Amino acid sequence: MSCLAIDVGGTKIAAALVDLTADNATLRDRKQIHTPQNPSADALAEALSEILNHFAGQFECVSVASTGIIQNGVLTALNPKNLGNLAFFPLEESIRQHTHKPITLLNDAQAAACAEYLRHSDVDNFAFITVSTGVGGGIILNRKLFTGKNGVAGHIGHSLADPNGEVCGCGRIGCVEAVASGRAIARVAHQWQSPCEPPEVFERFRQGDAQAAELVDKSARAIANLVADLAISLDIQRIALGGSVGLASGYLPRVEYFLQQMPAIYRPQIVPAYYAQDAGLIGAAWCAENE
Ligand code: ADP
Ligand code: BMX
Ligand code: ZN
Repeated sequence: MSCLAIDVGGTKIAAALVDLTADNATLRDRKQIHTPQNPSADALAEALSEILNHFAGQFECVSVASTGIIQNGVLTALNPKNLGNLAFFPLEESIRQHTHKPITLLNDAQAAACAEYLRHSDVDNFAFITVSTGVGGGIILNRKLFTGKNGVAGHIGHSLADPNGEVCGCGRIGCVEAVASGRAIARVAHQWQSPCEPPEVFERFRQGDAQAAELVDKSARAIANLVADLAISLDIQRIALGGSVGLASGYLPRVEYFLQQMPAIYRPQIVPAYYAQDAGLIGAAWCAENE
């Protein structure tokens, strides 16, 4: 029977029944809802409850890939602004109220890294970067997901992009996330004379609008530097880029453009996430079976 995989992001919550085969994954009955944006644990619990009720009786296990640091069944937001200002959430307890089946919990980008690595097992060191509501990462070292003792490893969106930059929601100044994420792009674009949301920023960028291109490039440059840092600090050989910003048409070529300006040792191969918007769901199911 299937695994009920749930991917909790800062903008959307996706869920599906996932079945894994030796070389692929099938998703059934994929659902997607908006992540509650009001600062309430009840609202998130209610959203999860709806999903679990919808899929009742159809799964053998539940696996949740969630934004935030997951430790001992509790979700702690490094950047609470990405989760409607919710800083802590009893994720396991909230799911346990609806099922007695086994529950697996892990960070969303860590899960996606596991899914993407299924397609890149010819390299030993691999990373997944999501440029989405925030900027997240999952790191595979010596063929294994590296989470660290506290599950923090891979939170590369909170490495430094600009010491004079904006204060990040995590409290540090100038994180990659504060410069490059969907929220960072939205914050700037909301101030424009003709304000807009990130999808429209990208539309304008593709049409040659200079203001939009500058904003997209600010994000892409920060991600290129992050890629270079991963290559030189951890000998990462290949990186998959995901998230709605990371996968937006025209974005990856800009990251590559900035990377091309660096010496070869800083330039691992970058590919779009093979499983695209489903990487978190598939990775969650894979980790439930394998980790
Ligand atoms: P989550 O963070 O919940 O995993 P996404 O990966 O969809 O969700 O990322 C959400 C962010 O991506 C938001 O900031 C949103 O404005 C932005 N976004 C959504 N669609 C697009 C698009 N087509 N092009 C560029 N940015 C997008
Ligand atoms: C933030 C952090 C990470 C997460 C990343 C991408 C929180 C709530 N989240 O850096 O744990 O992996 O965002 O998350 O602190 P997404 O919502 O953009 O997918
Ligand atoms: Zn930060």
